[in-house]
Order: sequence, then C-alpha cells, then structure tokens
Amino acid sequence: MINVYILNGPNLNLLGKREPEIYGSNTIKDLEDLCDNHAKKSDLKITFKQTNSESNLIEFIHDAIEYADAIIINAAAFTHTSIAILDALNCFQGYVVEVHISDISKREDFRKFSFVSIRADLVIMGQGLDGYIQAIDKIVEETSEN
Ligand code: CA2
Repeated sequence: MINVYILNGPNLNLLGKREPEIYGSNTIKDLEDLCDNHAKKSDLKITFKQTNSESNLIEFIHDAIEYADAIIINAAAFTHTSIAILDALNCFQGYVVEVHISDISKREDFRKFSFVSIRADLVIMGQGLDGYIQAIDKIVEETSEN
C-alpha cells in the first residue's frame, strides 16, 4: 500500500468561501473527498491535512518522513517565503509533487518564486482541484515503475 500525505497550507480552509473567481467554489472538504475517492481507485492510502501554521506544516512533513512514500503539497503563501519548509522537504526521500490551484506564474510577481519548487519532483499549477488528481495519478505511475 502506497502512503501519500496531502498537505495544505494557510487559508486553504477558506476554499469555496472566498475568492471563487481564483480558487473555484469547492470547499476543502470537497477537495478531501475528491482525493479520497480517487485514491480508492488505486492502491493508495491518503492522509489529508490543512493547517494555517508553518510549524504544524513542518511537523506534518516530519510525520511524512516517517510514514509516507510521497507528498503532495500546496504550501499556499509559505511556498513563497519558507526556507524552513524547503529544509523539511529536503529531509524527505520520497516523491514530492507541488500543487497550486491557480497559475502562480501568471499572478503577482511575489508569487512567481517558490522555495518548494527547489525540492519538488513535479510542479502542477493552474489546474484547479484537478491538479491534486493529476498529482495522485503521477505518484501511482512513479511508484509502480520502481
Ligand atoms: O494557487 C494556489 O493554490 C496558492 O497556493 C494558494 C495560496 C496563494 O498564497 C499561493 O500564492 C497560490 C492562497 C491560499 C488561499 O486560499 C484561499 C482560498 C479561498 C479563498 C481565500 C483564500
């Protein structure tokens, strides 16, 4: 059984409640259900987390170092600021997919740089919630090749 941690950073708990023109109208619970249902089709165990705290996000990455084969991470605003999250991800040996719901390459300049991308094996952006599904599919593909 492949263990995948799906980690979501600050303000993503507001999905579906604010800024639907950027992030769509589905909630974080819809996203969790979407990922769970998709994972059921493959031999995948999902651990889905959202936190507004940088330290909690780092602790979740530490848990993943112990228990996960792959991480899907949307670090939200910490993407653009956090060397600590990059350091934690650098300690993880499995496959890392960075996901962003919006296309950060086409938004404000301050969103164009990502610390997470330095470690990520794959970056998916601008695909809405489907980016998470594409990330799961890629992990299935990668882990079945090895
Ligand atoms: O596009 C993404 O997924 C982001 O990671 C989302 C972050 C943003 O800081 C990144 O630059 C790009 C923001 C998450 C805030 O999420 C909200 C969702 C709904 C309503 C308000 C905020």
